[in-house]
Amino acid sequence: MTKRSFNVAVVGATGTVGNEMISVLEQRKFPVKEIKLLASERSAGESLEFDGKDVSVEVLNENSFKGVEIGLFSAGGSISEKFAPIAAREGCVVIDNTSAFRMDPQVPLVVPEVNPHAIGQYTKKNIIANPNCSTIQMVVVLKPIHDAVRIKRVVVSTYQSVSGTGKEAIRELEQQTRAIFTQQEIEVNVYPHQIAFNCLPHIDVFLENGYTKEEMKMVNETRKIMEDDSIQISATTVRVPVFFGHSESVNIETEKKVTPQEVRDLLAEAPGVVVEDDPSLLKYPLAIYAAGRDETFVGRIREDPSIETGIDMWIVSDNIRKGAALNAVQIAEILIDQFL
Ligand code: L14
Repeated sequence: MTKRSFNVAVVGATGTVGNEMISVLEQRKFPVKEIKLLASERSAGESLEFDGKDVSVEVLNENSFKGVEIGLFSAGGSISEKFAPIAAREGCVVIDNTSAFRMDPQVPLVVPEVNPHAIGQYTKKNIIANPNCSTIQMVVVLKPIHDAVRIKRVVVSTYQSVSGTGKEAIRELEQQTRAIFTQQEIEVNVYPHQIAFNCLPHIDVFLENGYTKEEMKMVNETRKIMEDDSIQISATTVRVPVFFGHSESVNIETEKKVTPQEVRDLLAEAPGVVVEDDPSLLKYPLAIYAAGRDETFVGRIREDPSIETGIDMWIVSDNIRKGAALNAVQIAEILIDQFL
């Protein structure tokens, strides 16, 4: 019997996440029959390599999805809002990496290690949402702890790399760093302030309540993925001058008491998680080592003495891989295995 394969489109193929989606499809040998690389006018004429062959990038339009079975979207929220429903109507299952549909009750929001069963809900709109990068790496660690001792409250601060914003942001950090060392003018275009040698407590737009949209994504998406609206969450999301990999300081309050060693033991068994926690050897997760890896790394696991049942930890993952491209392809793998 010949193995089934699928027509796959990558929307936003020339972007940071789009490029990584192409690599992850290759690396994991996703059964691709034909690949379609879609992008805006700006990328017209470019070509990218897939499985050793040059594939030209096509300009996205209403007719792009004829015969396409799976669409991986990462070209921004407004592109998804317009084109995901068009693709879905053509019978293409959309896995959308933007925030456009994440909180839509008709759209499952999936991290395969946490709520793979939700993928079955894709039939309502033919759309599955890929969560925010900072949310994904946090919930793969929180889920096993929640199942064991129930998490009541989470206080998280993030240290997010510039790659999440895209190629112009990577260039901006590079340019500013060089400029400062060589006493040239710095260019400030992508972020509202200098990012080199700085920390910006501001990701995505500010909302009425004083939080940013990125912070509220962490609150709302975590509850949806963990299927528990009772979890209280407060987030502060910060941009730092790091190219790849997001780090997070996470404080949790649990219903039942749990020791740091019990948390380590729980997480040692958790899918997609690596415990890196040995202060005596100066071992703890670092963004520079998480970059390019598939796993989420956790360390600095310790008891919070300020409350009865609290744990602190440090969680790091590659925001472009597990935080975006890899998570989307893992969803596609389960989709074709169990639902298509
Ligand atoms: O997917 O790092 O909601 O600037 C939006 C902000 C992705 C990261 C999302 C960033 C995020 C992006």
